[in-house]
Amino acid sequence: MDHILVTGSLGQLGSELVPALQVKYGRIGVIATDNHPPAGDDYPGQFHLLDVLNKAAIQETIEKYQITQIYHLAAILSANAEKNPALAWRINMDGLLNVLEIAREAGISKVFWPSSIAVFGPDSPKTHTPQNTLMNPNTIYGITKVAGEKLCAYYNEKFDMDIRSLRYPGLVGYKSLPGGGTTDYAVEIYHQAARSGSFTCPLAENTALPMMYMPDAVRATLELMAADKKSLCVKTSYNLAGISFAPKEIYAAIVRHCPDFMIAYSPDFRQQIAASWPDSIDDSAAQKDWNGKWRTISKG
Ligand code: NAD
Ligand code: AKB
Repeated sequence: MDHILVTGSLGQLGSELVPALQVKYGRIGVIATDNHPPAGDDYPGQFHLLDVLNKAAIQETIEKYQITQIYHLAAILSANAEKNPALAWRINMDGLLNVLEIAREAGISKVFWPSSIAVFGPDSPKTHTPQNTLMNPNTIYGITKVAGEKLCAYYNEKFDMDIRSLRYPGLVGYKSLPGGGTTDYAVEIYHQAARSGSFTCPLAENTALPMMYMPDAVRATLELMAADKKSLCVKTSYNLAGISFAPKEIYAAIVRHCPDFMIAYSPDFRQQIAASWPDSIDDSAAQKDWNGKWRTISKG
């Protein structure tokens, strides 16, 4: 029987991925962890406090729960990373190295680690950005994701491990709040429309970015992890595409339902980050290798 460890499980992605993993592996089979406790007393499943910078604690948790797969989600996202690059490097890189080393030593069969569209930079093609192209990010978050991809590929090849990864676009869902990224506005705008009727957007109105509906991202993750290893040719991380839109398009969609909703554009440091990322992504390698059909909800 598989026992799944999820790090950073209380974040935007973990809040929706853990319930999906529980459906597949049962509540007893999924150990959700984070470096702070869940809000409230009744976490729906097994929860364990775990800081990914504490290698001994990861090792103990893996032994205690006889873990066979790891979903390593703990990270500092792009906007927060720019505010504290040294901390972002430590959590994103040392945390990943700890997990990979322990997985190698413990013979863990599979590891999932998320990358991001942030691996691309100002000199990458802007539209339908291909799987393999120039990747020179100018954010610390993007640098940790490129380095993380290379580290995963190294462990895959050197130690014959099975580490799988997706370059998620900005994730948009209604069940969990984002945690310090550049694409967060695409979730926050809905909450502000409902709460206050107005929103100040940190990006310029025409800044198109690749985005994905959270249930599609969760499904893509489970499908990638279930795919036959022999068919997976990309050892770094797969491009993944949903939809692309700019702030003015979400605004227009919300105004159709809330005619009094107001928006002001006040681009801040996040505009520069967004401007360095693609408008849209080519994910044909993922479609070819594991036949993902994850875009039905985003496109529907
Ligand atoms: P998030 O910021 O919402 O959650 C990250 C979680 O990691 C938080 O709960 C935080 O408490 C935890 N964490 C931070 N430091 C830790 C530490 N030292 N030890 C243990 N836990 C720690 O982020 P998310 O949106 O859930 O992202 C999850 C993963 O997916 C990250 O690797 C992120 O880079 C990637 N990703 C997310 C998006 C997105 O739009 N949400 C897009 C691309 C990639
Ligand atoms: C962020 O904006 O930092 C994330 C991402 C695209 O990686 N949502």
